[in-house]
Amino acid sequence: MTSSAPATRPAPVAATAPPRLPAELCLRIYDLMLRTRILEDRLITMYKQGEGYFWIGGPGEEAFSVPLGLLVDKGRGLDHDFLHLHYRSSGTLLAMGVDPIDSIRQMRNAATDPYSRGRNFAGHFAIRAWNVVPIKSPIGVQFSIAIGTARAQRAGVGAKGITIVEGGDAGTAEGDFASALVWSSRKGNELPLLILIANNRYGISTPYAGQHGYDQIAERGKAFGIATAVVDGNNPEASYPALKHAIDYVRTERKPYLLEVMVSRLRGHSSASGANLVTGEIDCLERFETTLEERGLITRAHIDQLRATYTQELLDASKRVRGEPHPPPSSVWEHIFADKNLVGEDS
Ligand SMILES: Cc1ncc(C[n+]2csc(CCOP(=O)(O)OP(=O)(O)O)c2C)c(N)n1
Ligand SMILES: [Mg+2]
Repeated sequence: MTSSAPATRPAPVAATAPPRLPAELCLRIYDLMLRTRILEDRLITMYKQGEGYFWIGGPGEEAFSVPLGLLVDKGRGLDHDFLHLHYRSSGTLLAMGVDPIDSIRQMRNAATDPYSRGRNFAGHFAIRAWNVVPIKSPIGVQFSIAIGTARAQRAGVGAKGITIVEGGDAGTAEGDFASALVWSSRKGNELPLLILIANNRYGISTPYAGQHGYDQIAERGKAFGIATAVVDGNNPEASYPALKHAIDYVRTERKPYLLEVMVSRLRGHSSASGANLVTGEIDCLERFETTLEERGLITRAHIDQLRATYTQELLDASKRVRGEPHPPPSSVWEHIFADKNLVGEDS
């Protein structure tokens, strides 16, 4: 079943095509984009089969989310990047190296879910070893929480860790976003904060044009003297260099950067609106497949084979997770509040 997206302002298209990325990198990005899409397909199927009670995720953002995951300095502590992501970030986490079976565990609310022990929605990652701060459901709160890790990373000669915070376009209407602009841009006290806005032109059912009085969210950064850019997030050969430039800038200058990434929303907002395929949106995966085929880097037969392999792998994984337990009722008070001080400890 499909539904049509109502007409909204089209995503800006770059006047000229960006330079090509090396073939090996293109294929690596493509492979991860495909794995991400197939994982989301599996999670949606699980929802529709009653194996999970809510789905939200990132089909349509892979050409941006995967390059981000490849560019992050992954690790624990202030010398590595802190990530305050949102609920459409599966491509970033897969590119960082998570095992997709853990997303299936979270979707099924299994006790084996390492991100929330079966407590949270799909896509709500939390990985202490990689500074992936728990993904939040209340919109926008990550923008003010990220100020904290960015402040901790500001000090220190030769500091190299930065804070990356990501949210959607509608979420920038929350005061938390304004707080991030103010706190990151104070003269002499600038923060190493990369602010990423994944603009899919919707906040649930509210179109961009009815919510914002400016053409691009990046324009708001200019009022604070923050370096900004807008990039086509449907093309990994545009988003990869734009993200690399932004990350390098924040890492070197220790100043904020606001990057607005124009993406698609291919399955509507969430399972609350059916999670059905939407027509009239650019599909970054299909588009990149065509590009790679035209360049002779991949064949349709190879694409079909990869799809079949990854689909089967995740089907097998979901069958395996069916045999794993849900959290016992006696554990209801566990894993919801911090019950010990883990900051600075080695656990
Ligand atoms: C504080 C708060 N208000 C409202 C909601 C309900 N809500 C969930 S997602 C969403 C829209 C978010 O839109 P956007 O920031 O553009 O992100 P997108 O879902 O489009 O990626 C809203 C209003 C919420 N989760 N938290
Ligand atoms: Mg949106």
